[in-house]
Amino acid sequence: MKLHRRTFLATTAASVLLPKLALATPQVLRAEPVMAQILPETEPATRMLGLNGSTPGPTLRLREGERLSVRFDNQSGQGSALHWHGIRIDNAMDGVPGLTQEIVADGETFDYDFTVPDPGTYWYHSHARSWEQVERGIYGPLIVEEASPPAVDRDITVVIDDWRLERTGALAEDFDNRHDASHGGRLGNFARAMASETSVRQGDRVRLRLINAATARIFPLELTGADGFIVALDGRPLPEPQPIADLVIAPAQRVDIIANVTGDVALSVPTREGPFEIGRIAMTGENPAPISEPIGPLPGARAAMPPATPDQSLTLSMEGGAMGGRHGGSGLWSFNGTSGLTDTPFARFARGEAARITLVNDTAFPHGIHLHGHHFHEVEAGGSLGALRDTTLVNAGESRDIICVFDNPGAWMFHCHMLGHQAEGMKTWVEVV
Ligand SMILES: [Cu+2]
Repeated sequence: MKLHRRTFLATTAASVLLPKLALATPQVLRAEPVMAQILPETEPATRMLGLNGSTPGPTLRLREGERLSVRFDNQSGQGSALHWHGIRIDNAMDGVPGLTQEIVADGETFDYDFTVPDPGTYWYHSHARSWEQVERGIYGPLIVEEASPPAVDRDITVVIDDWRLERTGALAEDFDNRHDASHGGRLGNFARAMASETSVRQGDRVRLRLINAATARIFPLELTGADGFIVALDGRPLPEPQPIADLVIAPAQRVDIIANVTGDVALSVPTREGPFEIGRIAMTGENPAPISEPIGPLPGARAAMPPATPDQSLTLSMEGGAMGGRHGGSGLWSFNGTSGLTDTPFARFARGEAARITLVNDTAFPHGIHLHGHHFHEVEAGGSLGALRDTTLVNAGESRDIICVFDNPGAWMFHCHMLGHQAEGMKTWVEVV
């Protein structure tokens, strides 16, 4: 991706705090209009939607195996619903209007109640007119702690987003812009990484939980001031920590990093004219007793390995968009010639069946494909099983195989997380019975 500095508004990205961590997980999440300081303090605030008075909404923090019980009180002015992205959840709680629940009308409530079986970094977001409601700010982090977490001095959540703002600071209202929808989606002109801490000490061991909440922007990132490893992708531990190289985070993906602080911790987007900094955590003082043991894999049970020969082999072709070929769908985009949800699912699986799915990107744009309710293995170029993910990035003209054990019963969305693409038909569903 060839980014220019001038892609972004020429305004300094001051480091910005995530809304205060809730002391206890709230019992109500109220979607409502909020004023948010998206631009630096010296510039106007932006009218957004948020949860419990802020966007991003409160960070929900639980321990693995705990139960989340929360009343969604929709005062947003539009029908809405909350999806708990990446959670191996009870299907009825998955938050997809028209597939797993009725839409929650403005002024109405819906009670979400489920356990969080797996530790990791997740997030929650609107799944109704998501290309508009996520952009307006109806989302927040969902952190599930390990029963015995790794030793770190600071556990820092970092939400990365971009926004399309007018000169007045107002959010541009062109959510249904067809040029955006047929190209790379709605890309903002201001980007920022929002962290849950403002300072770290030299020698601190930090865990950074990066969450890309953007509706369409893939962030290539450079991390400076911290020396360490990637330890988890999309919430799932890597068998071995990986060096932090080629850090690319597609919409909805998460990356966990454990690293030792060597300077101000900064995240930048590389551009042709040099790095464009989107967030910085200042280094002040020194840790008198740094953690010295090596950075190892995160604790946690490994997922069951899929069988060598999957029960089903399927192909999902991404089609359409600008400069794309003809396809049979009714929207700008389609999967296998069909736009949007059909009465019958793309595939049916008996509970526990494994499938190899070839994701073919027959378009001129990258797509981040998300499966609800499950994690799947990416298959590496050499054929070996790669990382477990819930969202995989498939670049233009490329294809990727994934292998999934479908062991969570219900009707599950399977869609592009470039949310304008989803709106224009790049979505389907699978059923596990
Ligand atoms: Cu897409």
